[in-house]
Amino acid sequence: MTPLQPAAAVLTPALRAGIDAYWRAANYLSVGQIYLFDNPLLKRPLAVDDVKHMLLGHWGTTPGQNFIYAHLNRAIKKYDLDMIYVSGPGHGGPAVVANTYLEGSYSEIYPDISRDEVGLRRLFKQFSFPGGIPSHASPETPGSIHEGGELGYSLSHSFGAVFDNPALVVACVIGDGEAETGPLATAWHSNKFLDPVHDGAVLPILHLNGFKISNPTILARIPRSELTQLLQGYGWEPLFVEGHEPDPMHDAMASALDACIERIHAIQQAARRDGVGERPRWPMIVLASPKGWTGPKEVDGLKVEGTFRSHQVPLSDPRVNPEHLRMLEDWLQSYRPHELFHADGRLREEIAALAPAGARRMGANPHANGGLLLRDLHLPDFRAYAADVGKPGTPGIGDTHVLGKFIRDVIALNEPTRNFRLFGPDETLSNGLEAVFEKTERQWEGAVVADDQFLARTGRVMEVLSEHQCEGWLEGYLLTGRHGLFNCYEAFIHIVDSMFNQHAKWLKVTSKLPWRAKIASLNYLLASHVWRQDHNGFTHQDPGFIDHVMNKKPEVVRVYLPPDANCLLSVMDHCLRSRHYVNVVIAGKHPSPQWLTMDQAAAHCATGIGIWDWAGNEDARSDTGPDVVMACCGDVPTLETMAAVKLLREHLPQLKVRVVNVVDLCRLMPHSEHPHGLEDRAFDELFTRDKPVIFAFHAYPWLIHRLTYRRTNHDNIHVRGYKEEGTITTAFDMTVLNDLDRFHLTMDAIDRLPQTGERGLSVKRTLQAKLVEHKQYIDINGQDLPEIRNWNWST
Ligand SMILES: Cc1ncc(C[n+]2csc(CCOP(=O)(O)OP(=O)(O)O)c2C)c(N)n1
Repeated sequence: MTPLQPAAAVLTPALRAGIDAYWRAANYLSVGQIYLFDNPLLKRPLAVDDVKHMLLGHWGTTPGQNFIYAHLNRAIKKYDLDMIYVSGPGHGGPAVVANTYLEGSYSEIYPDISRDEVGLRRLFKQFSFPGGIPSHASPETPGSIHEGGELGYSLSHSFGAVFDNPALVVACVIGDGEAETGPLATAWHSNKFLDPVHDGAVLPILHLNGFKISNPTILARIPRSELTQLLQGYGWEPLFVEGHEPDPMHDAMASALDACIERIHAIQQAARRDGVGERPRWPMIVLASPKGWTGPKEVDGLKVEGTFRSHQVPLSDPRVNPEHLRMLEDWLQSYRPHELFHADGRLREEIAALAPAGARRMGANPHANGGLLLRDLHLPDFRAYAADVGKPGTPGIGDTHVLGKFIRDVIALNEPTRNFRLFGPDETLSNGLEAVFEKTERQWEGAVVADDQFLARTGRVMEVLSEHQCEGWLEGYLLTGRHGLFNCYEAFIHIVDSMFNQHAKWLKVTSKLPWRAKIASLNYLLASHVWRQDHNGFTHQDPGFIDHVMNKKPEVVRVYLPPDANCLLSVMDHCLRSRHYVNVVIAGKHPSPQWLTMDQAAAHCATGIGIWDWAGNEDARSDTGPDVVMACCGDVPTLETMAAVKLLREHLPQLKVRVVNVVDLCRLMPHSEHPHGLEDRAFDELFTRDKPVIFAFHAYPWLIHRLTYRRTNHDNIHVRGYKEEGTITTAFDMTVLNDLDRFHLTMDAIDRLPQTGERGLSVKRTLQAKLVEHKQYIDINGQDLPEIRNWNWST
């Protein structure tokens, strides 16, 4: 294709004046939101009491975003675009709120914020006001799928939104400060994963307003030629719109925008109609405009417009400083509100007519309220993939390998609707999900050479070695009404701790907004977990993500640790059906014993926690209950617990042992704290009120204490888990290093059971000797003792 050039003279004088009026209206509403408590149309001279007490918000980015929004509106109308707006510097919330108010979508959702003087007063007052709305492009903001409070994810979200949305264009405003973050810097590469035939397009608009909070930005202080090279190096074709005089800027922006939209259409047509297979160079815009454009030029002798000083509230104290009050009034009047609004507060018709209509308005586009578009997945019957468990302890092939076939068929069944994708940082194979490649490929628009595997222009698997991109793409995909699964090493999911935070916050807030339809859950499959990092060692051993997840609102988080493949199938089926949660599923990929038949697994997962009668030796007719509860949560802890139970039953047959397995971690929480939490009585029935509980846990032990500290029997719960001991060693030795192995668990039980007397002490001595033997054996042989490797459960 020919090099990208701005389109020739796009605006008539009348249209330019109209867009300018629209921009002034949005700027007026933005300043009003930040400052005004009353007097929204300046019908009387501005008084101290018209100004809010607490002045909050970010002015600096706002006029630039208002400028962009007004121009996008024109392009939407001209080309009948299906477009949504992503505000990277979402702290410019006044801009998105002002624009959705101007186009009418705001008042449709919030009728009390009406399009008249009363509504204007409320619009201004509610912003950053107790009981009102937050200062960002928050979930409350129509048209937003991206709050932008935590900078860095706008471009990944935008790409996630356009995958499998061939008609959609996402206009993504990227702050030049935001562009310094790692996630954003990598997100430019998303264009190597965008299929022009089946996916839509992202139009990045790098907002080069020069500053962050009090520093310049890197991209604004390198020569323009270097910036151009950088963006071209990332595979983009940038057009620059630069200046500060409104009229030439309107002309330049309109010309750039038309050129970009036409280039997007040309690329899509070439791929879709003419079958062009080359990776396209997608267009983008660099908007270099002053930070705080059109705001106060100078305050208290210091330059403000075009400097970092305009980042938040340029006039800090108009309530006490009469000069600031006068400047605020001049600033508001500079937008000539009487030319924009009728005396009753309605936007003048000729200005209102510049916005698109109906669902073409960016605040009303259903893609930005993805739950409206969400269709249920076609799910195969998970029972059909069951591992055959003739008896407990049957050897398994590795739980995720069993799950892989189920996911493969989820992909195949939903291929026609193209609404399910699997995301991961090149770990789909290594996490044991190889079966998916029987039915799909990895989507990849880069070059392909002879020995590459499973790469294609289109496919359901999205792999990039950036957990941030995987997370951001998946979030964007979910927020626009589709389904997905993120598979990741357990240790490295921490990389997206903070992105998970933001998504969980989004879910919490949107679950209380009746107009926001529920979206599919964000599902994590954490395979390659802490206990089986045999060839990676300590760096790859970290089960702490679930500690982090459990901090979030119980309404939106779920954590599952299925002990075997059939439980994993049942849990995953549940997660893929669920809505508006974050589901974390931790599973193993290495061959390990299988415990439950499919029917037993489905029943066990439905309750999420339960006594494994067949594993214990309680006398059901006795009313004294067990002597000890051996509890376990996670596949490796379950194996070690079962082995410990076998030891106890062999060596101390008079003991009554109960086995409790936990799949759904949230069952441990008090019922009052989590919807899955067990009632105290039910908890006591499982864990007793007074018997020792030896709890083998997958992750850091303190989490179990945190979840159970209010339970009757908490003082008797003794937890073993990962305590930050790790290295490259045998699988069993990992448990030994952390005192989670069968020998320690058995000794723990004996220590809590004085009635085992001399016999107990003698068993302990035997087990201690076993631990010594284990160490000596692995040091010489580099593998576990035969009795460990060949252990099986048969009582
Ligand atoms: C990840 C992250 N780090 C730090 C901040 C604090 N912060 C808020 S705004 C801002 C500057 C943003 O600069 P830019 O993206 O250029 O936006 P603009 O200048 O247009 O406001 C910073 C550092 C944040 N919100 N997110």
